[in-house]
Amino acid sequence: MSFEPKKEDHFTTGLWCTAFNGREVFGTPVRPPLDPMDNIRGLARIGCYGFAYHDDDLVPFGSSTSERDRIVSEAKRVMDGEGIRNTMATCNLFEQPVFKDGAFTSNDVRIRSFAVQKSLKAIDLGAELGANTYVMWGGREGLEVEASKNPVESVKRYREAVEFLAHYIQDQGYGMRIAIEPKPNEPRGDIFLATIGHVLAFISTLDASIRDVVGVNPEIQHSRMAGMNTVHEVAQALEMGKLYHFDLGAQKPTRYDQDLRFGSEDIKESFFIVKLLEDHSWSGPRHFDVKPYRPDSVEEVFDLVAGCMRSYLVLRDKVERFNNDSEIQGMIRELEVCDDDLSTMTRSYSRGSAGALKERSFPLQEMAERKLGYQRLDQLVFDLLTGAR
Ligand code: GCO
Ligand code: MN
Ligand code: MN
Repeated sequence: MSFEPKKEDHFTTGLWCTAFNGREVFGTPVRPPLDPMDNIRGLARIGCYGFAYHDDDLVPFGSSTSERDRIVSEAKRVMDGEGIRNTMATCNLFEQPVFKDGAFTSNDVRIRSFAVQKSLKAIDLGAELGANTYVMWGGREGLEVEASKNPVESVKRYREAVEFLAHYIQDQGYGMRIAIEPKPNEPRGDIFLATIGHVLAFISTLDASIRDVVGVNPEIQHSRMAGMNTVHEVAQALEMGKLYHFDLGAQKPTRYDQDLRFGSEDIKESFFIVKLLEDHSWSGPRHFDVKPYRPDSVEEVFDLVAGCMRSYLVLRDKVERFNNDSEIQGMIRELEVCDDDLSTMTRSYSRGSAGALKERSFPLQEMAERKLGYQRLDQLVFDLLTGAR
């Protein structure tokens, strides 16, 4: 079994992942800056299908239009030469001092407008480089001082910005889709649109004419920071047709955002995430949003991405084994009890079906005593994942 990534596996990562220099609150950078073009080349050479970036990762904040254009043509040349695509674009609305208290939810209308302006340009940049997904992560959209913002007004302001950008994308005919990325906290004490559920609910309140443009970009780490069952959260987005992008990585629950290598923490959860995506033939890229360890050398930042791809492929192979394991599949089949009469009666409401259901009697004791075999089932999963099976 070879676990070498192929282009058709659609693996992607963010330029900011490999370019992360190790800077954090307690320490200075530990690695020199990585040139964006070398970054793109490096990712192509380890087998990535595509890459993502924040506007400022590629075109430094404050660049002139001619400098921007020069960078764009150089990026296109590198992409063509290396056979790698730009799959996702996003806008950095968290780093510059002007965004210290939020972008779309700032109390200052000038900052809100500047944030929209910067986003419009980031969308244009993405369209020019071929990105079909535009991620919105509102890292600074939150607060520490509860009295400082009206939380109801903040949601309205957030909606106004999302709708404005979605209309712009539609009006330009870019065919791009927006994916909003939730996170409960960090860098703010509390961030608005904290979980996948919040984003899905928010989307249902958007102007109907652009609602299809907007979906969710869950991140495993953020979901685990919020103490959620990531598989269930993501499954709900997928079932609603709203899983527009997905940031894969690893995380110990309820801590700061660790952005660890995919598969490096809860292997069973990672397995069920891969199973979810593969069983439903999810069409999005297998995207990693991860950070190198601080002790990593310059070369090891690419080992991080190569490792994520390998771990994904190992788990994908396990999914195939799970789906072809006759004992496991037999047990899963037996869990399902079918009765066509009952299914018809409860599928959709009618007065007749409600009446018939009220008359129906059930063998409660037999139903309650049915053996489900979960001890065995979980053991089989464990054995399969650890190679004991
Ligand atoms: C984080 C975020 C970011 C975003 C990225 C896209 O680690 O908190 O996930 O990595 O995904 O900035 O806007
Ligand atoms: Mn993260
Ligand atoms: Mn992310």
